[in-house]
Amino acid sequence: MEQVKKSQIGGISIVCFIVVVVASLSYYQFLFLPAYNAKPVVADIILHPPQTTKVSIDPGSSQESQTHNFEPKQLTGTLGVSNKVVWTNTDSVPHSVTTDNNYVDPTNGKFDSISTIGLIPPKGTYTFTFTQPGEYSYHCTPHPWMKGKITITKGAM
Ligand SMILES: [Cu+2]
Repeated sequence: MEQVKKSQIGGISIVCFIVVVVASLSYYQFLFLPAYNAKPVVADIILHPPQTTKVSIDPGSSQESQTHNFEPKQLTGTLGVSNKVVWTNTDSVPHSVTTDNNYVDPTNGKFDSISTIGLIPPKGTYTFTFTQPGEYSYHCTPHPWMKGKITITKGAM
């Protein structure tokens, strides 16, 4: 009789152990990992860098003959310092800032004013904070000859 009880307790223990292990693994694989991988953890200094990198959309940009549109055409920002870029439309017609290659930042989404604020109206601004180092070519959708490039370097991070 006592033998039977001992083996029953042993069996129940093993079953309980397996249930706990399966539950833990399931939680890790199906709940914890997807939530953990969904958005990368980005340092606050990268999300809110102390400086902004500024680009002007010059008056007359909508004319193809004018070479000055995004000014400066190429700029470099540094992660954790100046990886936040602000475009200001000083022209009298709306423009966009649109990624050339469908770039999507893992934290801040698509690099395209049209997907967030639409066309940038005269006197309006568009802000995009890059959270990854890289080279980001862009153009204006209504005026595809308007082209620019932002380079984000790693800096000391
Ligand atoms: Cu334009």
